[in-house]
Amino acid sequence: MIPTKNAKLLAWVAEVEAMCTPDQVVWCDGSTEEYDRLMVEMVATGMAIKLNEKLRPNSFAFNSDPSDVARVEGRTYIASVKEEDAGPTNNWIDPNELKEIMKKLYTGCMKGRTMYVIPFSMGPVGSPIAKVGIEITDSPYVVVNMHIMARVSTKVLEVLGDDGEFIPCLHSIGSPLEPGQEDSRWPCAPIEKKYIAHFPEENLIWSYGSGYGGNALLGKKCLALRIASAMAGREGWMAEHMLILRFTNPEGKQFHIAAAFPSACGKTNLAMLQSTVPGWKVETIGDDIAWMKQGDDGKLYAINPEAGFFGVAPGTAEYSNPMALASCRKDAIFTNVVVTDDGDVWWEDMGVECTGGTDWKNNPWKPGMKDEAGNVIKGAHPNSRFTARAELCPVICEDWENPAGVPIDIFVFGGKRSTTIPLVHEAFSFDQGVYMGATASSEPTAAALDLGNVSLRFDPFAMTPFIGYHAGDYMQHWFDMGDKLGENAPRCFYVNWFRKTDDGKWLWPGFGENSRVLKWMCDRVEGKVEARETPIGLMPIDGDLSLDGLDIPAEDWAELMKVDSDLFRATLVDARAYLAKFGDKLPARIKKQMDELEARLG
Ligand code: GTP
Ligand code: SPV
Ligand code: MN
Repeated sequence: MIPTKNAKLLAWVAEVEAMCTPDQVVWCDGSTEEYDRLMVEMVATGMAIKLNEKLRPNSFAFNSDPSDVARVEGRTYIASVKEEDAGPTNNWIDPNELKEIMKKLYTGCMKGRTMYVIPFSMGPVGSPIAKVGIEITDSPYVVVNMHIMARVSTKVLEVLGDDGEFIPCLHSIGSPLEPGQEDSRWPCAPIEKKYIAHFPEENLIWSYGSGYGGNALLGKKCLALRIASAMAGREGWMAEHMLILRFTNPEGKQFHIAAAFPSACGKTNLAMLQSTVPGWKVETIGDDIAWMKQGDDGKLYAINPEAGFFGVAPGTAEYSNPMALASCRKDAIFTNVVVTDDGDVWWEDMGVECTGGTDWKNNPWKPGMKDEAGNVIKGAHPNSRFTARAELCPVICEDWENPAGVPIDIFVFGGKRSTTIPLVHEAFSFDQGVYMGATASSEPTAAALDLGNVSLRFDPFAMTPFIGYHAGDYMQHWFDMGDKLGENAPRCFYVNWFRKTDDGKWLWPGFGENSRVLKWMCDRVEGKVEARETPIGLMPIDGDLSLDGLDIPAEDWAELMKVDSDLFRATLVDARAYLAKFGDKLPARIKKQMDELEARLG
């Protein structure tokens, strides 16, 4: 039975069915029975591998096609009516032209497959800040991942009622099946046929050709960031690529921190950090996306619109992120990792021995194995991921689903930089904080497929691939939010955990020890410590950021805190060149910050 009378929804589903011609349509209810049934079906077809029930209860592994392993920024489009509304950071195509192209691709694209209709809520179901989406997909893998990452339920349809608004999210893997044709393990379309399309003026998402991560789980990057950022810009709130955490001091005082780092640069790690500062503890609210609105008391309140973590697997270990490991101990989905001979999972830098198994390309694999050219073969893909329920995280905050959100005291920006950027500095003002966010830069990671051969890229607010409108207007929106928040605006900091020695070793131990840096920020907010002025911002006075018990040689600490004016002058030249692309949409207040920085650098 069709579980809704919503006329707009029924008409859209009928239209998509007529265009994509699936064998059948299934309305998803988000139940455990549905999840279990789909997993049984996928195990039967060979798409899913059931892991050893004793070692990894109720968990499954999937291996994608080697061409479909990450977001494809080059195939991601913001199809606004006017090109200038997409701005210089987005790919643009005229919406009508793109719809023509994609309608041709969608025609008959679900032949031989089941079309699933997934009602989901980003944010707690029924909460005033939540957004309802309906994803139509022909991928059962997408359905089970959406079960974990979003709130999938028939209750969403009840909330929607007969005339409620929803964000239509159409997804197809783009691989119709002819009668008798054998299916591949991970069907998808070739790169030139992939489109991850957004129509921000219509709040509409069309995705074709990829089954992986943010390309396919449309509640995440497509809805909660690209479409939501465009809505937030119009409506006066914020949708950001930020983790949210609560940091509580020994007296029980709570600080809430939202931090923006580019993909695979440590958000999940920081969100679940095990504090090494005695008596201070971190609780997780979100690890990837923050929606923030000004509350009646004038403060900025943040919610995590997601329900799970789609975390980077490699590097997740007991020493680096034990809480993430605990979150995927059971009821988890793993994509592109090693399935060990005893039916568990393994990945590089997991911190445990592996005797062998099957690698992410489905080949027999042993650690240290080399290819013909003599290179070590990685067992897991560098962008392999675990999908885990947020509620299974042992340090999930009791307020993580509070529809009122948590009041943000501190914004942190950052990226992966092996040189130049010191461990931490604080902005003199919110305006300078916006400048820091706007000129954030990072070395590329495996989270996007097609960044080219760049060694460094500017990544404003870690949002380059996710701003659903003109990035200059987006920067102005940050200033407008600051004006609106006034003295309630969060204090802004910039961090870099990734600075290296000349011979390639990390200068900072990172992970749990990052709590020392967070504590310094909280001390600054409370006015407990002074800071020293440098040309780029305020930095810790020696001794205020405790290094007790750490074995950091004095010269390493000096390097971590070093501000080399020549390097910053060169960076400023690059920033000016980069921001020139924004034309007259570049806020005057950004230019003012650049001029002031230039003067301070001397
Ligand atoms: P997305 O989910 O792609 O948005 O990324 P994320 O920011 O959540 O990525 P994640 O936290 O999973 O980043 C993982 C990478 O950052 C791994 O390579 C970690 O080893 C590395 N990392 C995280 N924290 C630290 C740190 O403090 N120091 C160092 N050196 N590496 C870190
Ligand atoms: C990212 O790339 O920032 C992610 C993973 O969080 S994905 O959902 O695939 O975009
Ligand atoms: Mn992300």
